[in-house]
Amino acid sequence: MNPHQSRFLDLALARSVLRFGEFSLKSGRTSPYFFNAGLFDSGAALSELGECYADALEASGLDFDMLFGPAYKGIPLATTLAVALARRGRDLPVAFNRKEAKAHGEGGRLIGAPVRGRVLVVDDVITAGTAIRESIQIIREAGGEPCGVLIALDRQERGQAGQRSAAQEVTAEFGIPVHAIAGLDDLLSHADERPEIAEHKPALVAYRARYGSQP
Ligand code: OMP
Repeated sequence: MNPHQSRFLDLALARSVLRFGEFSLKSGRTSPYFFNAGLFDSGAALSELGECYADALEASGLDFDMLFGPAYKGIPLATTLAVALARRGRDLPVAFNRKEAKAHGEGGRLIGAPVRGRVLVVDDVITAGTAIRESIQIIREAGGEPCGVLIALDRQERGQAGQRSAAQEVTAEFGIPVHAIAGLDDLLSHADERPEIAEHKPALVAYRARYGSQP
């Protein structure tokens, strides 16, 4: 694991973003862990998270023109990454969507910079890939070209069909790469160094055996 991956997992644990127990997912699966990015809820936490996204982006080698944060959780995530990149000398446009179209004032469903050129989607987590598919459609309708996805955590679960992960399905369907700061495999490796995860490892391994994608 890279240093930014351990740093990210430790931050998620310290902020209770990463929790263990029994959780119902959007896909209907019952999971022994949950990643709630809404709990990166202070300036310091978001700032450190932005650095982790920026490190992951540099490691990915992805090239793009602007950032897009899907409502709601992607909005602060794309923002903190944009700030981290600006600190590193790269000032890029950033845009978001609303869930409800606004009929008054400036109107429309999009906020921020015009959606143009190669657009990188910045989001929290991928399970079955539904949220990412919605973002790709919004960007295309706005006239942009989705060129990649950067998420915090890849749960590495089977997608809507077959044995491939949802991230692999998105890559195959849309021809765009999906990168994550860390994945379930990294969390399991980290469990060997962090006692607070180690006790949950058997449940995580059993879940991966049931719903995990083929490597
Ligand atoms: P998919 O749309 O199935 O890829 O699931 C991603 C979405 O599920 C996220 O954008 C969240 O709304 C939610 N989610 C989490 O936030 N954390 C998790 O650990 C798991 C899920 C989930 O429901 O799968």
